[in-house]
Amino acid sequence: MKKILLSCFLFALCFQLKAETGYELWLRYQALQDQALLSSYRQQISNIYMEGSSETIKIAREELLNGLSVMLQKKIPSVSVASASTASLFISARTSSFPSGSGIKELLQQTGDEGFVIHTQKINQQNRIFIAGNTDQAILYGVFHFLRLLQTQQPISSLQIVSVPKVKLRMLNHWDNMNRTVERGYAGFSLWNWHTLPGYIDPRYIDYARANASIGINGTVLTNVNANATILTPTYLEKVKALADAFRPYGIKVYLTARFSAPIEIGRLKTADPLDPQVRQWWKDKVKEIYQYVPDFGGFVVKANSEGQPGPQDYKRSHSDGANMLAEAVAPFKGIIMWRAFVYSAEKNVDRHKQAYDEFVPLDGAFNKNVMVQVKNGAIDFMPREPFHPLFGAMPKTPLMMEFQVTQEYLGQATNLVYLGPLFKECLDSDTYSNGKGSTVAKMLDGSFNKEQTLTGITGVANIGTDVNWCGHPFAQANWYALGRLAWDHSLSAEKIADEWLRMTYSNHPTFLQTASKLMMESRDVFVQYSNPNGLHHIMGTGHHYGPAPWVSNLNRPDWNPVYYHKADSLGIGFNRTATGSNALEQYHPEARKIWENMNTCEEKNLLWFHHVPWTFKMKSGRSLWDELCFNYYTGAAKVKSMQQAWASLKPYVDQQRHEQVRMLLTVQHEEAIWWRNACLLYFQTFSKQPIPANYEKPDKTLDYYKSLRFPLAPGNGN
Ligand code: GCW
Repeated sequence: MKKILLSCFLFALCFQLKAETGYELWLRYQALQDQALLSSYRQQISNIYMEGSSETIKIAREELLNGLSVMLQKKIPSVSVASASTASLFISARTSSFPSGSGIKELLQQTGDEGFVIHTQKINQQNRIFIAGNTDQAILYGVFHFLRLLQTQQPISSLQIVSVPKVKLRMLNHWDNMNRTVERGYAGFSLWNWHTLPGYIDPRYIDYARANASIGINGTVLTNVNANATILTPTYLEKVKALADAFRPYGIKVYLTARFSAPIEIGRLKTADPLDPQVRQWWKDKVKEIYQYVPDFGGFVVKANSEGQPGPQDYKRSHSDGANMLAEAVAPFKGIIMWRAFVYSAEKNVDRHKQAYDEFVPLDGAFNKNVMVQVKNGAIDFMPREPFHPLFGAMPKTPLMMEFQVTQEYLGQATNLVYLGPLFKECLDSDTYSNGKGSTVAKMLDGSFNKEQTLTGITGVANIGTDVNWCGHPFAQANWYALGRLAWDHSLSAEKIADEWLRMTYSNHPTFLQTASKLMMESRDVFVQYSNPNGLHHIMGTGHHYGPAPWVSNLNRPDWNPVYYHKADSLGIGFNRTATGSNALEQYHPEARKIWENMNTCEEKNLLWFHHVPWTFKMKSGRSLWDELCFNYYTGAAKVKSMQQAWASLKPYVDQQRHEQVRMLLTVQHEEAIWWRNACLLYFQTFSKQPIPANYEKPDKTLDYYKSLRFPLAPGNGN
């Protein structure tokens, strides 16, 4: 009987689920089905008073009224100022509007420009909910948070929320080219249609801004760090202005990438030497011009002397000379420079892991006040698993900006379900020990140890494109969401963020949540396990970075070759970064490096990152290293099968269109996992000379077959 009832219920559930494209993202307000909750919410939100009339307030009001009317299936009336003092939901950015004795005024002293307060209080026997902030922007954030509480079906009868962003700059970096291709983009083309701008404001720009505002993102870098100077010409500044105008009411500032050689390319100067007075003047004039178009322009991100980009070193000047020249130009307008630390040189015969640190640590203290150094989470390059970058904690006089990669360049691109919350957290929670135990990367970023630090930030390389669901893989939206949420509050757990996202994007049903959350939480480890287990890294296909190619050894620069990173030979595999090898470990604080420095005690997930380990080395499992690698590659691939099964079991809770898309992609992912497994093991076996244990099915293709695969038109690679 129970079974029949359950199937009827599930059938009814399926029936109701209309096809969805995923365009709505997590802002997918749904009519509440739970009657008890519905009546409780309706009772607590009987009417609204929202003070103010700015564009931002209008947006907040519309969002709130629309969200509530759908979720509560009822139009919630707005009351006039005369009845404001009895409104059940009272929202204002004016401290004086709150009843004395409510304590709101005091709380607002802690919330700065963007933080908000959401409080439920009993006044004259009536429960009232207050949303308060010091600015209209804070109100918008508070409203989105309140809506999130309802979307995720939280109780609202005794709210005591004071939420203040932990870092000031919460940004996206778009690696969007001006011809609309997206470097490392797997979700279609660039959202920015430069050709139809400024005249046509695609409604999608607004939806983009709204989605970002809902998770607290307040800055966007429109252009690729591999920059094109044309963006700085008047024709394009006009277009940039149109985007900035569209984003402004959502609290999103626009930034651009500055091509260091722009004075030559569009300024007709003979040099871009940062110490040349004409060059300095050119940038000053250019910046002044930009601010005429965009009065609140945020500033520049710069990739200089990195992977062929021009930079100050072309003129024998330092990174700080280059950054400070630009910093001086934007300073009068309160702009900032985010100077990237992603540098490594072809000429230097030094472990690439060490180069950014070697280059930047001596410059600590040399940068102007409005410069941040933007550092990737790890020292190599957004690998599936990477120890934290040794620069964190090593430049106490320089504000560092965290650069995460939201787009899954090395993490299965848009075919693999990989939730990056755990990756971001693993890095943020790593202990640098630079100021004693507990000096986590997150605390290095948010100024915990330096109260004078005014610039703090976290940015993510966006995974957004013209695909109808924005990010290609339906679950890739969770990575955009997680970046925003963690930039706002790095203390949130990856589980909590996954739970919120799942509830809003799919369903609040407990069975769904339990299975789907597990699926997400394990997904990154699963990907690592079948692609780069035990600290292997940079063994992907050349150029497009799609799929495995650990055998590649013929690229011009040694450190572009996978063989440089895994160093497999007849004795073993892995990169010796200890004192007997490249000694990259010395760049970490002695306490921090303890978990890695000894091969016998090194955490196994990073073992081959730091050590060249004999094939016969005994792992904690009791297996030899070779057998452990086999175990991991096989187990990882097998886990994708389990992911497929788990997803299949969720069919009753997900509309057919989105369910089917994920189902098909998981099938692709499984094939890709087997491809990684077979290609890597067959190749490494040529060194280990050991068999794949007999209990595993034998690879059905040869190493030569895997080596012969070519993907000249794979996306994201400038095609
Ligand atoms: O991860 C590498 C990418 C490049 C990228 C570079 C960088 C924008 O493969 O495509 O260039 O990093 O971060 O500058």
